[in-house]
Amino acid sequence: KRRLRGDINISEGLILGRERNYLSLVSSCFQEQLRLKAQVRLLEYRVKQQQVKIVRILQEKEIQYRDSGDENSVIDLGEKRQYADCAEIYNDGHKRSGFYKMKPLQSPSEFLAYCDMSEGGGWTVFQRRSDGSQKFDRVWADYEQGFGNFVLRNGEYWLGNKNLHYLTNQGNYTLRIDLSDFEGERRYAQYKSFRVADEESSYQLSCGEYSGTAGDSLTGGFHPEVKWWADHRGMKFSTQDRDNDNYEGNCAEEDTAGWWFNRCHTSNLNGVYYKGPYTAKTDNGIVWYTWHGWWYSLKSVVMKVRPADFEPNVV
Ligand SMILES: [Ca+2]
Repeated sequence: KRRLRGDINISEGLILGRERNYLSLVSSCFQEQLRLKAQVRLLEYRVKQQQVKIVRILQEKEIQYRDSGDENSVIDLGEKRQYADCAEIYNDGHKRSGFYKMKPLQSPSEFLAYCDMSEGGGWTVFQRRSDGSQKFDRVWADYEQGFGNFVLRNGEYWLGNKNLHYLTNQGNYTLRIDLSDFEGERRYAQYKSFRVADEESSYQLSCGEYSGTAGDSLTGGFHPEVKWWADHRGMKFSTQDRDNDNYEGNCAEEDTAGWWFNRCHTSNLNGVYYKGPYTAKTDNGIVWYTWHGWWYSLKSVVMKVRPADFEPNVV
């Protein structure tokens, strides 16, 4: 067979062409590799940035946790001195909020209570609601002795009617109730001359004049016609197993809380932690009627006392 020049040229051309293709393929592969390497570097950089961000977010979260009270807040002052309440502790130079040991004058034993050293300082907290972590639907003995978390800053607890009696019978105490809702609003109610009687009187409540921003839901003072059934003053403490209310039924059982129920209430701060608006058979949420009515359960509650004649000692 004759080979034609053209044929050779054509096939050589094809071969050369293939080689060129091959070379250009190699170079484009190389370029692709460079491009990918650059992309990898970029992605590595972004991952690093994200990691830095994650570390920062975790740190922020940790701080938030700390702020939200997820930490041990017990402050041990040793046995040097005995304190009757948080006001004495404050004026002895201890201005950090936390749980301190105290022993009111008539109290047979010491107990821990949270001292709120804000708002002028010296407040002894006897009740806290913050997240629904503690069960408040409890019997007489529990409410008498106290229950809940006495370690965490935002721990939910009831100090105990016995301790509350010893605490408030040392003198003239002011009651302050701090409330907050799920919309981020805060209100308070304050009462003069707050006192809880002894066991024989079933820890009967007495308090004086109201002031504040949440309205008067403890003495029914917001309307004269509600007083006969909503005034909690003079009421004995009631629990599911100890009915001391003015109602034919059992308020504590129906409203699943221990409280100074009348017939039954315009405040039920030991109620069920529902988180805002709720529906139930009875108004058994954490209720402060004059602020959010019976069908809204509050986000947080702090009930605290301080001597009426308290003067912050500026050390
Ligand atoms: Ca009854």
